[in-house]
Amino acid sequence: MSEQTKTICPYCGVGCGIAVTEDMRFAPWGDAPVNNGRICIKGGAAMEVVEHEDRLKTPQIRGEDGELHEATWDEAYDRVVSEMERIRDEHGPDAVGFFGCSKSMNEENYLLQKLARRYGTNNVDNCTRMCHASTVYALRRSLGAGAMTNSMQDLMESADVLWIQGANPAEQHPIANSVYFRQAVLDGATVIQVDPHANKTTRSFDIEGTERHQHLQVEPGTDIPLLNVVIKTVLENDWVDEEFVAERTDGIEDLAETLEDFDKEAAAETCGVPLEDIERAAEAYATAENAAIFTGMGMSQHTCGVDNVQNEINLALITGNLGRPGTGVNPLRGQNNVQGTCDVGAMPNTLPGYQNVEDDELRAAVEEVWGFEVPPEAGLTNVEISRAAGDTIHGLYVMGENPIMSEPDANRVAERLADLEFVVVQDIFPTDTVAYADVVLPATSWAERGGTVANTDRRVQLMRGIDKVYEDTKDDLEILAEIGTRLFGDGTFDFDGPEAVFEELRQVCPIYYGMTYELLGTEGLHWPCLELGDEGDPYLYESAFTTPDGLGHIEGVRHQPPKEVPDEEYPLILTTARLIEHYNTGTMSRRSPTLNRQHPENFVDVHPKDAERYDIADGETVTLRSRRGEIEVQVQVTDDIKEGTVWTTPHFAASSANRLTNDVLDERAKIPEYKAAAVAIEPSGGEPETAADD
Ligand SMILES: Nc1nc2c(c(=O)[nH]1)N[C@H]1C(S)=C(S)[C@@H](COP(=O)(O)OP(=O)(O)OC[C@H]3O[C@@H](n4cnc5c(=O)[nH]c(N)nc54)[C@H](O)[C@@H]3O)O[C@H]1N2
Ligand SMILES: Nc1nc2c(c(=O)[nH]1)N[C@H]1C(S)=C(S)[C@@H](COP(=O)(O)OP(=O)(O)OC[C@H]3O[C@@H](n4cnc5c(=O)[nH]c(N)nc54)[C@H](O)[C@@H]3O)O[C@H]1N2
Ligand code: SF4
Ligand SMILES: [Mo]
Repeated sequence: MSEQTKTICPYCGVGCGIAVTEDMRFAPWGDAPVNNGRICIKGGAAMEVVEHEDRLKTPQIRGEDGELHEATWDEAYDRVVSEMERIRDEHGPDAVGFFGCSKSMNEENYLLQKLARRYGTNNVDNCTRMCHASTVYALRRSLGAGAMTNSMQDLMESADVLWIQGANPAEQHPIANSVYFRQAVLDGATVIQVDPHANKTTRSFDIEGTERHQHLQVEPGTDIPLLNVVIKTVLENDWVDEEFVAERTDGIEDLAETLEDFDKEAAAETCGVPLEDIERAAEAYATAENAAIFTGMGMSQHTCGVDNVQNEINLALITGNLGRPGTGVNPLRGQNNVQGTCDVGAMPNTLPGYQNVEDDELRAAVEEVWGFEVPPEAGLTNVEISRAAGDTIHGLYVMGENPIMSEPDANRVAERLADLEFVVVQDIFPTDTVAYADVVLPATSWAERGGTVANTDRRVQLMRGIDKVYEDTKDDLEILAEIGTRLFGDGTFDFDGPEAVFEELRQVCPIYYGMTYELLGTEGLHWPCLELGDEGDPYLYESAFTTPDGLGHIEGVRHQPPKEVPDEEYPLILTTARLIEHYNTGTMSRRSPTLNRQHPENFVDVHPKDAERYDIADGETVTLRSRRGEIEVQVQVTDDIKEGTVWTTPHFAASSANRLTNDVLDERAKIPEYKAAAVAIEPSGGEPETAADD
C-alpha cells in the first residue's frame, strides 16, 4: 500500500482530517480528530485538482506586448522587488495593498502581513472582510474574541436548541452538520432556521421520530426586526436570566428602551413571517436549558452586519446562553484557514493575536521581536484597497484571492485593477484576476506542503505535504521569504521552513504561545493556548468575558433596510449564496470532475408567482439586471425561495453574480452587502452564458 500522509481538507473551515497517498490519491484518516474519518463530497474530491493540467507551472511576466511570458524565478523576483521599490519611492508604502490567502497556512499569512508591515503599510487584509468581518467586529467588541464561542463537540453533546440564522451548514459545513448537529437533533434538539431560501439544511433535519423543526422564511435584510420580535417576546414573558444579566452584562436598559415602542405585528409583516411563528421560535429558544446560535453570511453580509450579529449576542446574553457547553454565538468560519489568517494578523487593524495595531504598547512589544517599526495607524481593508486602485493605490500583491470575481460590483473592480501600475498574483490556477497581473507566481498546492491551519472552532492543526507535482512551483512561504529577503536584506525574512516561522509567530501571538509543532501533534490544540502545557479552551467565557471590563455588552439595534430596495425598475431582491459542490469563485471546484458534474452551470431560483408575473418558464434563460451590470442564467422555478426574492450563486465566472451586487459596506466592519441588491428579470431569448464563455 502506498504510504499515507495525514493532512487537513483544503476546502471549508470544519477542518476535517484526510490522508493523501504518494500516488496522489485521497485516503480516509480513520481517527482524525474533527471528523473521525467521515468526509463530504469536497473532501473526497480534493485530490482531483492537485495534479490538474491547468495548474500554474512557471512564473510569468507581462511583456511590452501586453502578453504574459514564461520567466525564471530570478526574473520574476527581480521584477516584483524593483516595482515594489519604485512604487514606494514614488508614492510611499501606503500605495501598495496586500491580500492574504485563507487557503494558505498560518505561517504563510503571517509572513505576508510581516512583509506588508516591513514594507511600511498596514494595507493587508484577507477574505474574512467579505465574509465574517461584521461577526468578528461584533463578537470582539461585545464578548471579547472574534471567533466561535463554543466547539462542535460541546454543541453536539449539550445544545437543546440550534438556532441557525443565515447559514446553511448542510452544504457549507457538511461534516459539522451531518456528524455534530444531526446527532444533537437525534438526541432531541430542536432546530430553528431563519433563511429566505429552503435548502439542504432545512431538509436534513426532517428526520422521522424527531421534533418538528421551524423554518422562518424571512425576507432578505430583515433579520433585525425578526430578532427584535424574539427579544421583545423574551422580555414580555420574563424569560430573562436575571442573575446572568446582573452579574455578567451591561446595557439591558438600552435594549429595553429600544424596544419600548416596538410594534411586533408591524415588524413581523416587514420580515414576511407570521408573528405567531416567531413567538413560538422565541419560546423554544428562551425556555431551553442550553440554546446555541449559529450565524452565517445571511447575517454578516449586510450593511447592518455588525448590528445583525449584535442582536444575536443580545438574545444570547439576556437568556444567559453563553459560557456553557451547548450555547453561544457561533459563526461557522468559511475557508479552511480563514480563522488562522485572521489569528496571525493578516488584517489592517490587528497584529498577530488580534492585538490592536493602534495600541502603542502592544505594537511596541511586537516591534521588539521583529526589530522594525510598524505604522501606528490601521490600514485599508480589501474592498477599500480595490476602490482606491488607480487613485491612492498603485500596486497590489494578491496571494490566493480572486477579487475580480469575489468582490462586489465586479465590473468596476475590473476597471480599477486595470488602472494599477503593478499587480502580483500568486496562485495555483490562472484565475480571472491573472488577466490583470504583471507578474504571476505559481504556488504549490495544499497537498504539497506543510504548516498549520485553524478551523472554525479555533483548533490549530498541522498540515503535512507530499512531494510537489510541478517542479517549478514554490511554497507560498518560500516565495514570501525570498521576496522579503531581497527587498530588505536585514534577516527579518530568514527562515528555513514553516516551523521556524511558527516559533516566531508564538512570540508575538499570545493566544498561540502555548503551542509548538510537537504539542500540536495529530490532535491539534484550541486557542487561547497561553502557556506551554495549556490544553486550550473548547468553549469561551466560562467565568468572564474578555472585554476590557469583563462584561458582555447588550445594545439595542433598529431595523436598517438594505441600501438598495426594490422599486418599479428593479422590482426583485437578489441574494447570493452557495452550493455544496462548488467553492467560492470556483477556481478549484469547477476543475474537479466530481464536483462540477452536478452543477456545471449557474442558475437562478425564482418563486412560481414571480415566474408567472414576469412570464418566465422553468429552464428558460433570463437576463438578470441590476444598476451595475447583467448576467444571463437559467431559471429554476421553485417555492424554495421566498416570493419577491431571487437567489443565485457566486461560483461561476461566465455568469458571475458579482457583476450585479452592490459594493456598499457596513460602516464599521467594511463588509459588502452581498445578500441584498435590487434586480430586474426578463426572458432573454438567448442561451445562458456557459463555461465555454469563461
Ligand atoms: N460547499 C461550499 N462550502 C463552503 C463554501 C463554498 O463556497 N461552498 N464557502 C466557504 C466560505 S468562504 C464561507 S464564508 C462559508 C459560508 O457559509 P454560509 O454562511 O452558510 O454561507 P451562504 O451559503 O453564502 O449563506 C447562508 C445562507 O444565508 C441565506 N441568506 C441570504 N440572505 C439572507 C438574509 O438576508 N437573511 C438570512 N437570515 N439569511 C439569508 C442564504 O439563503 C443561505 O442559505 O462556507 C464555506 N464553505
Ligand atoms: N456574491 C457573493 N460574493 C461573495 C460571497 C457571497 O456570498 N456572495 N462570499 C464572499 C466570501 S464569504 C468569500 S470568503 C470570498 C472568497 O473570495 P476569494 O478568496 O477571492 O475566492 P476563492 O475562490 O476562495 O479564492 C481563493 C484563491 O486561492 C487560490 N489558492 C488555493 N490554494 C492556494 C495556495 O495554496 N496558495 C495560493 N497562493 N493560492 C491558493 C485558489 O486557486 C483561488 O484562486 O467571496 C466573497 N464573495
Ligand atoms: S466538511 Fe469541509 S473540511 Fe470536511 S471534508 Fe467537507 S469540505 Fe472538507
Ligand atoms: Mo467566506
